[in-house]
Amino acid sequence: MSTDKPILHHFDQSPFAEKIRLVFGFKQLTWNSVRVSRILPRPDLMPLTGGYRRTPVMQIGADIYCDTQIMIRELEARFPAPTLLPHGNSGLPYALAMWSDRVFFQNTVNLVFGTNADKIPQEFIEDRSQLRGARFDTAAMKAAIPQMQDQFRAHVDWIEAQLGDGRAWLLGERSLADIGAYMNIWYMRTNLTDADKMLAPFPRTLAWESRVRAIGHGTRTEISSADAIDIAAKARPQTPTQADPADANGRKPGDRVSVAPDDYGKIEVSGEIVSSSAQHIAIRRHDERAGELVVHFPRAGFVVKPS
Ligand SMILES: N[C@@H](CCC(=O)N[C@@H](CS)C(=O)NCC(=O)O)C(=O)O
Repeated sequence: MSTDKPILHHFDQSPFAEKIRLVFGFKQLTWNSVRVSRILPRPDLMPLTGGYRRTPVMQIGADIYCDTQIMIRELEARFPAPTLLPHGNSGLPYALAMWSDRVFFQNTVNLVFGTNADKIPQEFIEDRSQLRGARFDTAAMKAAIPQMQDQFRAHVDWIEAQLGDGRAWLLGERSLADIGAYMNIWYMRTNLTDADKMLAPFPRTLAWESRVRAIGHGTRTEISSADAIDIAAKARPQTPTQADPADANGRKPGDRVSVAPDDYGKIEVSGEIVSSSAQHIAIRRHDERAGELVVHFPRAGFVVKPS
């Protein structure tokens, strides 16, 4: 089995995974899919990530990518054409993802969970409460539906306004910005029965939604989680050592650190720095089953501490 084909560890209902599936489609890639359960335990994923438990996770051989921001950066570097960052738009689409992944997404997710509050399985509520370190409060989400509808409409209205001059894509040409914003529309549409009604006042957004959906997912093949561990065990990490002379904290290859998301699900992954920059940190760790691995994280939205 090929070791340099991207493997996505994901579940079909995951909006962040949908973003990466669309990136695969955008770049017309052939990729392997490993389905993970929506709740813990994920006994074949933890050996690869060292504890990071959010979805999705991308694997290329013995290199593991946590968070869609770093996955996109890696996919753009390995498969530069067609680019997700056209016409010199190389910074703003990532910055815009902080809007689509955080503010807009929090709003969408609260709307979805609030509306479907009575259908959420108890195991899911317990799992996500543990992840957040706070009660997953479906009653509060239900009570907030009117506010969430207002907020959601305001975000969609920005998409509609951006498409207002008749352009097909948010930045003029197809880009990462389309995929990030679309994730929220996709998530809302796949979970809310009145999606059509909510989007009816936004005809340009509806037409754009169809265009983004048509990008597709590339060519997907299912493999097992055991196969994925086997691929990691047989591969060697491909990340060369790279120091960051401008690191504000003097970190360097060989230093032991822990890395964790800064918002919730703050589970630390520990290892030894192999490579870092303003936008990435890659740490080496060892697992009994998967062997030597390098785990990659973005810097924006992550906390790095000595360990
Ligand atoms: N910033 C992360 C967010 C990922 C995220 O929050 N994913 C959700 C599922 S769509 C999640 O991890 N939920 C908890 C879990 O699956 O364990 C990214 O861009 O990958």
